[in-house]
Amino acid sequence: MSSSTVHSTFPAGFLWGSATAAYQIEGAVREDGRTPSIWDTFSHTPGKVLGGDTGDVAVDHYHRWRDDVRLMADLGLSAYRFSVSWSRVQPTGRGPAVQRGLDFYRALVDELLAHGIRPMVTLYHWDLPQELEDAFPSGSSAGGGWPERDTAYRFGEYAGIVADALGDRVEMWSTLNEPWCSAFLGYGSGVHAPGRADPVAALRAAHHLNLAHGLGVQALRERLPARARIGVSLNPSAVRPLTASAADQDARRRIDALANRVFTGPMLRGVYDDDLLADTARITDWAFVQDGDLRIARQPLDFLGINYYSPAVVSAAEDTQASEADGSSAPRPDGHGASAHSPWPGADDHVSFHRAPGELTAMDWPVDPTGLKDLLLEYTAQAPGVPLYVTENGAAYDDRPGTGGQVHDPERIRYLHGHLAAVHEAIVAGADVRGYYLWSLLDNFEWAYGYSKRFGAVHVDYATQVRTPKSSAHWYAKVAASGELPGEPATD
Ligand code: PNW
Repeated sequence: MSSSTVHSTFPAGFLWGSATAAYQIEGAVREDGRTPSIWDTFSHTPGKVLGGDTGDVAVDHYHRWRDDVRLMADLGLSAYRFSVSWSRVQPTGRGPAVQRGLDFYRALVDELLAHGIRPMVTLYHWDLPQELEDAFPSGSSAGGGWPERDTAYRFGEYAGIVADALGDRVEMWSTLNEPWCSAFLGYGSGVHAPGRADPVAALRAAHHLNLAHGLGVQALRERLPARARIGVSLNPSAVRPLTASAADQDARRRIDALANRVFTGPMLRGVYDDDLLADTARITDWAFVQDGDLRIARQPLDFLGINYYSPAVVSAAEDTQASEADGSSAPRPDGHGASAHSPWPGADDHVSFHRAPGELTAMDWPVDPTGLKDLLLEYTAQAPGVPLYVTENGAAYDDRPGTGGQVHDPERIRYLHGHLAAVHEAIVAGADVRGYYLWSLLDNFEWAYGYSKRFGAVHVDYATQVRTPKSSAHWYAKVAASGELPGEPATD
């Protein structure tokens, strides 16, 4: 039997979805009472986003949502993960909600349900109301935001507002998207909003995100019906040692602590591991962790969302000249090798990053589906009995419309094929994976890269806002319709 005739069949009921985030697609940043988030401020700060791009218009989803839902329905997708813009529903980050903001999301959800598409709401995908970044309750002179404890309580309140508005119609809820990025890219390296570069602030932010997650889950549980499913989307690092040496294994341990266990410790086990505290002891004594915080952070979860793009390879720190000579120093796994500040508080003197082998996407991220399989099996072991969803996976490529207007993206088809095969292998090996959300439905605002990187299964012409499903969208639609992955990708 030739391999192209071997199909992998996914479990019945497996969700085939796509994902987006509010600031990346909505635009309409000044409409219906919305106020600036930290990403509005950051993107309007010269030099922060490639090409000076902003989310002011993005892909105009705030006005085109009906068409976008129809697009998903035409592709036969059964699930959609989107995020709520906090400052659209609670402009100052505290106090009363804005009804028009909530109405937008209610209408969107109703349209999805009318087309048989299951919504997953992400409460926070990085767009903190600017007012909360500007508030310094503890008297810090640097700024407020996630390094401040109060922000976690504000998030709990906001979670309650969204639950009250959408709880009768949305079953799947995710508190935070990739808190690692919020804490360590936002406050550690500063390549994401709000652009602060302060290792103490980054660790404080990580803790308050853990607390916010717990308070958010509590607020959702109090309000949502029993059928609701509550989880969180993490971007665990599939981190490998360069060699089997004890020194490289120790580098792996350090990055596993700072990338993964800093969140899964509190959320899944109610602890910060001793090695994490020891590794960062010269930066902070963690006195901002108060009694009871870890109990709050550890809430029973109905699912865990795994976002995966590429693995990380680390070794014990090498001297820079040597690693530059063999070309292995570039780029960081965060894709922001140009950043002058590190997103790894306390690890820089101990760890060097290397590029994993493999083809590169337009982000210069190596293609390595095994990392996804490894993570799914690792989290199956770490969170026994908790269903998993791949809440993001996908790739940017330099897609251009051909002469007939179609967009042919065989690389993305190969990427998706490889990663879906990895998901299937993980399921066969015992992982309880219930669904897959392709990042992203549409080309969109790719954070610090602006519109220069296209992750969509659907191409967007930014000048006209015309949407054109790429060949990968048609390929994915076939997989979704049949629940079967062909043995080979058949890219034409
Ligand atoms: C994720 N890193 O972002 C986000 O959840 C999406 O909003 C984003 O568009 C997508 O992945 C593609 O980048 C990440 O630097 C951004 O390690 C940066 C990193 C990881 C994830």
